[in-house]
Amino acid sequence: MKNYFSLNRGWLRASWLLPLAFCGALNCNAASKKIVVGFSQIGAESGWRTANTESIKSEAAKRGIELKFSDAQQKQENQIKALRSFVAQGVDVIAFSPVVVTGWEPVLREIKKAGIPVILSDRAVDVTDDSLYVTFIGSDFVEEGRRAANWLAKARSGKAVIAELVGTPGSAPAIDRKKGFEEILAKNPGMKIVKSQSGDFTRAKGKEVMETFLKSPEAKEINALFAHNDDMALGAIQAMEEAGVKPGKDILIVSIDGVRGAFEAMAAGKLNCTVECNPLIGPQLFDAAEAIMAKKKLPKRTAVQEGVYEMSQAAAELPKRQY
Ligand code: GYE
Repeated sequence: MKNYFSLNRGWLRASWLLPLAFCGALNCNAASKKIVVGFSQIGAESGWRTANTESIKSEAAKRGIELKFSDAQQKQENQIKALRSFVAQGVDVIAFSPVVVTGWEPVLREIKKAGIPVILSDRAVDVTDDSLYVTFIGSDFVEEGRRAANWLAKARSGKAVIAELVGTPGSAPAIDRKKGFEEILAKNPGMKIVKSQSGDFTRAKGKEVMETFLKSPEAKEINALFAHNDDMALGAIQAMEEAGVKPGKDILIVSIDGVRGAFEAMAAGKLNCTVECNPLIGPQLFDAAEAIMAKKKLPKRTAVQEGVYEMSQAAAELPKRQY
């Protein structure tokens, strides 16, 4: 008995000493100190964004990661300022969701010079040197645009006069969703876009722009709306109702994101289809940050899993939605 105890105690002591010796020799930061991540968020323009912020904040707290979170109020200059302040503070990893695709090279070069790894979250950037970031975690926006157009082509049997509410000009989701949508339109000559304008991914702008669409000479022909996100579609629904147009019937509506408000509008018969874009990427983001700190190799791009939901599925899906 005595032997067993002393053996056990000896092993216990060794198990304490082992990581200390290991970390001393190899400088294993990940095990010995809290990871500090600076995250520059775009803003709070949509239900999607709110869910994305919540996912990032709660996941960091869960993992004991110190998160320096900055809201750019949809302005690139604010994001660049935040990135520079993360460099000044010497964070371990910088992550951000770039509001537009262009204009990032100089600040990304500064970050690289400071030796801080960068993770792109949700939206991509347009850079010639892809060593300026480690990995991009986000959705395939071109595919989402294709899915929206495919749904509409089927629902309208290949014939539609479409109004389009575009996302923030120059942003990856606005560029790519339009591209994917138009790719399918090119194969359906009976489908055409007659009105297209940015609603900046917000409900208020979506409503405002839809009001002008409904006053335009093309208004009477329009029988479909493609909104680059649900919030703009929800604003457009209000504009239609105020103008005496029946959303979901006179004008079929397909949008992207899959936020709770879209499912509620579908359950009420006012929105026809939402293509899912999953904002809950906090776990994947911090998996990547931890992998970087552990010096593991990461793929250049990680896709997020998502689906397509129609009006008929809304009531059953609604209680399951997490955002
Ligand atoms: O679709 C929109 C948000 O970048 C995927 O940004 C994101 C988009 C999302 O404002 O609602």
